Amino acid sequence: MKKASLLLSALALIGAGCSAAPPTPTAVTPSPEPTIAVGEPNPAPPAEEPTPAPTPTAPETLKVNMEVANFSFAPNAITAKAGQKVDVTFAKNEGFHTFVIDGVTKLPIAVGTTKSFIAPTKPGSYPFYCDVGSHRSMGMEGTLIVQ
Ligand SMILES: [Cu+2]
Repeated sequence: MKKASLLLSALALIGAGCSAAPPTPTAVTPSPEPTIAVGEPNPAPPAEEPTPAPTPTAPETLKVNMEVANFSFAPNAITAKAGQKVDVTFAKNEGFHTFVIDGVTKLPIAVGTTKSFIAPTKPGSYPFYCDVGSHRSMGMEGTLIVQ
């Protein structure tokens, strides 16, 4: 009798164990994110763009296309800014000539070459001429005007 009751109680324990199934986890369905259509808030007005301060720079290089003939320079006037770099390209040449500005430059002339000089820093008129022979008196002169 004692054995039987033990057995019964053992069975009961087992039964209880069996019936006490682990709780099945209930699937948790995440609640959908609330989608709220909200108009874009008005963006703050853009800050005033600072106007770039003008940076002081040397004047741009002046480019001069010079045609040299017997006995003339074309153009026969060049206007430059004080201290400006001047590139003179000799687009045409007849004979042998030079491009001279007293105290500034003396350039040999060859077709297709570009020679440079720096305009005087003092405004004024500076004659340029060819110093070969009597070419100047024959008309090979002009004026560099410095502003
Ligand atoms: Cu000459």
